[in-house]
Amino acid sequence: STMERSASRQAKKKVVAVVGGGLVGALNACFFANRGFDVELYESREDIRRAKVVKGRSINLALSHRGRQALKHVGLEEKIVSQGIQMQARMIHSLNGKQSPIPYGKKGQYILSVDRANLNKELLTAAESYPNTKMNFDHKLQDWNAETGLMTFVRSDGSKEQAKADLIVGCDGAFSAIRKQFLRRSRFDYSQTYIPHGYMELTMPPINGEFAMKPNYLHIWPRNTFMMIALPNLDKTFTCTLFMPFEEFEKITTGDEVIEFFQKYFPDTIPLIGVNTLQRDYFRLPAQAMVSVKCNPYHIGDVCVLMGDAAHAVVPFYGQGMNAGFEDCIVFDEIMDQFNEDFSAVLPEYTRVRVPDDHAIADLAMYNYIEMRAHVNSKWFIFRKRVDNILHFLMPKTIIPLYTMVTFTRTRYHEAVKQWHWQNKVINRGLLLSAVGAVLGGSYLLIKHPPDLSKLIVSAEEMWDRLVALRTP
Ligand code: FAD
Ligand code: EGU
Repeated sequence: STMERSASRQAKKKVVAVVGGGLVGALNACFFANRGFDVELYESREDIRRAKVVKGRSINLALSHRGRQALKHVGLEEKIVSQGIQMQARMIHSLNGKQSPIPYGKKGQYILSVDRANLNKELLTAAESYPNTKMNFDHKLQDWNAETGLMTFVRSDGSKEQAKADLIVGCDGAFSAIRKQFLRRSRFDYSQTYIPHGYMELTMPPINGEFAMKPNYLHIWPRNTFMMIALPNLDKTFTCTLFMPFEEFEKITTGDEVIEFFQKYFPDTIPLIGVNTLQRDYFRLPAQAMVSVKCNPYHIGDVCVLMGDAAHAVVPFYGQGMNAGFEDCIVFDEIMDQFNEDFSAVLPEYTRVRVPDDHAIADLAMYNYIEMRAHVNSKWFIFRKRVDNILHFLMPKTIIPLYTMVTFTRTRYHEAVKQWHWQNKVINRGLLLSAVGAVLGGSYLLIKHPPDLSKLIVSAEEMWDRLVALRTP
């Protein structure tokens, strides 16, 4: 029957245009090529495998279960995992320099730090290796027509090119050009929110050829409004990402002020990053903005569908943006099986199934941002994660920490949120019951063994005597 299926595919030979050759676009090209479609990938930038400098957001990313499962579907999991660095725990840095490790889970449960540029290159190479894919770099989508499916691209020499496809897959990131046509249509829900924080990346070089800090951790400096996170790279550097409100970034205008600021909030990192590197990196690029985008539906008819950041940009406070985008590809692929690759049925089903989950992770990431900003210092972070782990240890089947469901399972995001609300109810009931129990138990003991009240309560007369005694020396 595999033969029959591939034969019927041969007969169709439908063209799928993947717009955007970033992480999700390149992976998606592999998924569609695997199914035997003629895949045309269009990417606005030059081929990053040939570029000298790769510009773009964030140098490294946390890859977890959902992302890995997607890579596995196209046979890339092992290769990518072997090029990543395991992080078995967070390392919480307190203001006084104390470091406290908090494991992500049981031994052998870890997330990976992967290099974005390297991952993108590997995905492009994998996509290109299919005989039925064609890579079109330096093709910036300018506009497309939702009625005819005709796409217009501009090239760096100013020339224009047009192309058509049976299906257009918009994987062109948070500022998607494909999505623009959705915005012109009726009954399209759209919201975008810029958070007041920006981020800046600083490099922590190796010291004597070795990692400056323990490598197998996600290092975190939680300081309420200010936060820093560091992930290890294969070249033994760490990339530190500083999160801070734009107005705070703007207050720091001189090299001395940078050091002063770090002395106050991240003193242990100054000797590790080095004063010169710190000052150079801080002024190299302006702080970058973070945006959260939600929309619905993800498709137009049977011609176009959005995936990855183009459909749902999330703030990075759950380490799930790429993982969610990769999971989009699996979900779409599963629905393609269910509906026999009939786009007119697959696209609406994809929207129906995926929107609630993407919206749930967008909300969770935003919630975590607000929570961390409001009152997460190192003590609170350590306390909360320990409580989570203890409750999970006591009731492993009933209480599963939210980050565990999000990071180490493929539990649908919206189900994870539901389960979390339910668990919180159980925990609160438990606390309430304990409190009620303590009051009742205490009362019972008081009644059974009444204390000698005369010993506890001093008579008014006696009290007066004591007061008078106090006044007279
Ligand atoms: P992108 O990576 O943005 O790719 C879009 C591609 O489309 C680009 O190559 C672009 O050149 C191309 N393009 C754009 N416009 C056009 C056009 N008009 N025509 C043709 N091509 C076009 N996620 C995680 O899972 N874990 C993490 O630890 C993590 N950390 C993060 C930290 C930070 C600071 C930030 C900002 C994000 C983080 N993310 C993380 C999220 C992650 O970066 C994104 O979710 C992911 O890059 C989305 O991939 P994408 O392919 O959808 O979009
Ligand atoms: C932010 C920026 C710790 C990479 C959320 C945890 C992140 C990452 C956490 C960035 C945090 C925050 C989780 C992972 C991960 C934690 C997670 C955040 C990777 C709830 C490159 N977050 N991130 N939660 O639990 O589930 O360790 O830039 F500080 S990985 Cl904000 Cl698991």
